[in-house]
Amino acid sequence: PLPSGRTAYRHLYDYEYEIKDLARRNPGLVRAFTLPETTWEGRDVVGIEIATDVRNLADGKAVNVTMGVHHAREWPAGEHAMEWAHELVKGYKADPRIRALVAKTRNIVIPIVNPDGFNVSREAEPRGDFTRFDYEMKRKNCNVADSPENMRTGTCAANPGGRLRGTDPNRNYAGFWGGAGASTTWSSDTFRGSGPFSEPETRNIRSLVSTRQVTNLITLHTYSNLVLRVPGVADVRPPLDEPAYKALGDLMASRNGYVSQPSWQLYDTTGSTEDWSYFATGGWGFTFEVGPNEFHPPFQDGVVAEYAGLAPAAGAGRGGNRAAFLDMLANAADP
Ligand code: 0X9
Ligand code: ZN
Repeated sequence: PLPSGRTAYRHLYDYEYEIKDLARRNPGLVRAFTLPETTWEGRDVVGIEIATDVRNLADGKAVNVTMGVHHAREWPAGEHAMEWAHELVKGYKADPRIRALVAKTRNIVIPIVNPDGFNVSREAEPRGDFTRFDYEMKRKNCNVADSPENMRTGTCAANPGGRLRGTDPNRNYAGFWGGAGASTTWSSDTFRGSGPFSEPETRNIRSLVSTRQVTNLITLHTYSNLVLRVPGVADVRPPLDEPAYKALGDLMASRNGYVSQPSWQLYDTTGSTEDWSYFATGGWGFTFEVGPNEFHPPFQDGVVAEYAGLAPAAGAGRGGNRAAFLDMLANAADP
């Protein structure tokens, strides 16, 4: 099982319940919150904040953000974010290193940025001419605004266009929006949306990053065992602090056994999360591509090892993503 005890992938209601439950049980340390905008299907996007004296938002401390599931089918991304929240709460009581981190910084975790899409994927059933797999492999959100008239009715999960419809949240940020590596076709899996921040899911993250002092951001995806940094498109000059940026990426990769590289080396993208957040705010931003070869492998095969560094995954003996998060935050957030 994962460190929290989980033995199967969480459902959307598991995330919502655990976040509220952690906050209720740890009132001085943990705060649950809802981001400002509901999704296309009316869902709340929920987050959890963990800090000493968590309700004192004016303490002037740096904020670390960990996010999962911009992409619906990338279930381990949500698991790793939620496990990290549990580790911070548990470690505050038992682990000096985590206690110091939680005392010095504020830590925000949003396990499911795209709850509409995740719910379609996680609860997939065959419908009409579409197989279970069509829904399970959904990637995008549930926007219908740019879809043809015949896709505009019904919920995302019930509509035959459930997989096709929607905007890719990781092509919708303002970072180089309109450039290479994103599609203008509504049914494409990398559809960029009608404009930068046309989606409630990306506006929610923009609001968070713009209203809090976010110095470190990790956005979790699957898969390929990568630690990716800006820029996401080959045509852009690396930032002036590329040597420090690379050092942080390499440090994390030494823990989880991933490859550390600028994201454009994988392929061009525009409108991705940290290509907005880094160039807009100067705060570090990384994409982790968790796991070797599947969007959501059978739970026991890889998810646990990639988080906790247990054999036989890439992080064997090195501490996995748990150790990667800690190393980055100890080095980058410590004044
Ligand atoms: O394409 C994406 O959004 C990310 N990969 S995924 O398989 N999770 O969809 C990668 C984004 C990283 N940025 C670049 N490659 N430029
Ligand atoms: Zn992804």
